[in-house]
Amino acid sequence: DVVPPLPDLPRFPAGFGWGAATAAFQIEGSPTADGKGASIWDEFVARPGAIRDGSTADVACDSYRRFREDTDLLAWLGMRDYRFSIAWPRIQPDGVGPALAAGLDHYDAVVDDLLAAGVRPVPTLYHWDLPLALQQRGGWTNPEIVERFAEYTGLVVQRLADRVPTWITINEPVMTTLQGYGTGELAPGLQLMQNAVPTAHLQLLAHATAAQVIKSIRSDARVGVSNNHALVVAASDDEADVIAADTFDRLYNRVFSDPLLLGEYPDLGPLGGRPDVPAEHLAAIAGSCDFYGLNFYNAIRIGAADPRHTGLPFEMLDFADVPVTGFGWPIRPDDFREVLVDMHRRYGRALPPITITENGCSFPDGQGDSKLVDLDRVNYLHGHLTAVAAAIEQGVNVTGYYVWSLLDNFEWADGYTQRFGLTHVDFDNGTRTPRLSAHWLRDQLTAQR
Ligand code: GBH
Repeated sequence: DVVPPLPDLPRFPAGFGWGAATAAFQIEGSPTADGKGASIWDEFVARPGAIRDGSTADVACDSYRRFREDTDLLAWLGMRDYRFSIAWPRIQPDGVGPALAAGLDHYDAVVDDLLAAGVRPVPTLYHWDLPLALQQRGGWTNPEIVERFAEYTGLVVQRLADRVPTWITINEPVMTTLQGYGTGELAPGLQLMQNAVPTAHLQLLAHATAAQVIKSIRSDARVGVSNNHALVVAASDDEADVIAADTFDRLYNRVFSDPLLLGEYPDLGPLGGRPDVPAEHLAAIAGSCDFYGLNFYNAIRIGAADPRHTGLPFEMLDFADVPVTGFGWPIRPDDFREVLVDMHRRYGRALPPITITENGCSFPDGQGDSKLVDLDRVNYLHGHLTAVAAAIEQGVNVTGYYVWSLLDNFEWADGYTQRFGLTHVDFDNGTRTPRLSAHWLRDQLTAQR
């Protein structure tokens, strides 16, 4: 097949941080190797019907054993940074007490391999794989989790901080709160609905406490959190829809960004008002990010709904006539610019430099586009990076961008049905093959230098 001419990226500022991202549970496999404990995801995956294709992450990309191939891909792509996550149950199988040497040794080897290849390691300490033993004590509903996370953070950072200056504490606390504890679509699969909101606060407090631990070990460390932001679009100009969209925006976005950047929770109105927490917690959370990690996937359209139906005053609606990804998520790149500009306007000088810690799209496995000639992904990345460049042009300080993802991987409740990789992975034998999008991005990054 003849590939049409591919689009060029606009010029990014010198020193812009190009990277790719993954997460431990989604790529590593080896769930019991070297003494690793079970996580809430090991338990969730084993529930009948929990994963769309009935698959498990027991092998996934086999990256626990093949991480050197991942490093080679990053170096070939010309990436400056690699965002990967550390599996807490490899460090503390039961979530408490001294570190398992094999777990620390593994990530030590990953870090050294990256550095030897000229790629900067940027670990995420928590990307959803909580030690199952801690869930049995309430997980993110038990205030004890703050101390546990601080202890775990100290073990990892003491080992790696001599070579690793940049740390991400927690990935997308919003998904844990809303889908892990709220609706039950993700592990631990609880359905607490609005009673899940306290898990947002404990995650933020754990992040802030971990940030202090990291700084106590390496004072020049740079610490951030990765928050997923959606642009919230009201279904119409009707007052009821506008109010519903505002309520959703507070629950989805501002519950996390307001305390981090302004030191206060937004009023959630019908969803329980303003979370009532001790002032010293807010003081610890405020200003606890040296950079603001922002994950962007898509906008969400919200209309008013009668709470007597679902218990919620809003409902999610489809956008009409919009192209969508394999997941059915709307593709509207300018929404990304708008999210970034909104952040800049709302938070002003309180907003530290933004790093885009995830952005990308999935297509199902199959022929053509989804396999290796992924023109749709080239266009998605081109559109979204152009939106980032436009936001920078409008004064938003964005200093880096990680593609989600380096590899096709285990897409949580959707198993292997959605492929997000710049690199195709054959899950039968682990073979990695860079897609057209990988070749395109590599050429674009060369041109940026
Ligand atoms: C991230 O979560 C995760 O950090 C990562 O591990 C994961 O693999 C990746 O994204 C891809 O899923 O338009 O109503 O359908 C993403 C959280 C939540 C973002 C659902 C997109 C679509 C809402 N996603 N959202 S809707």
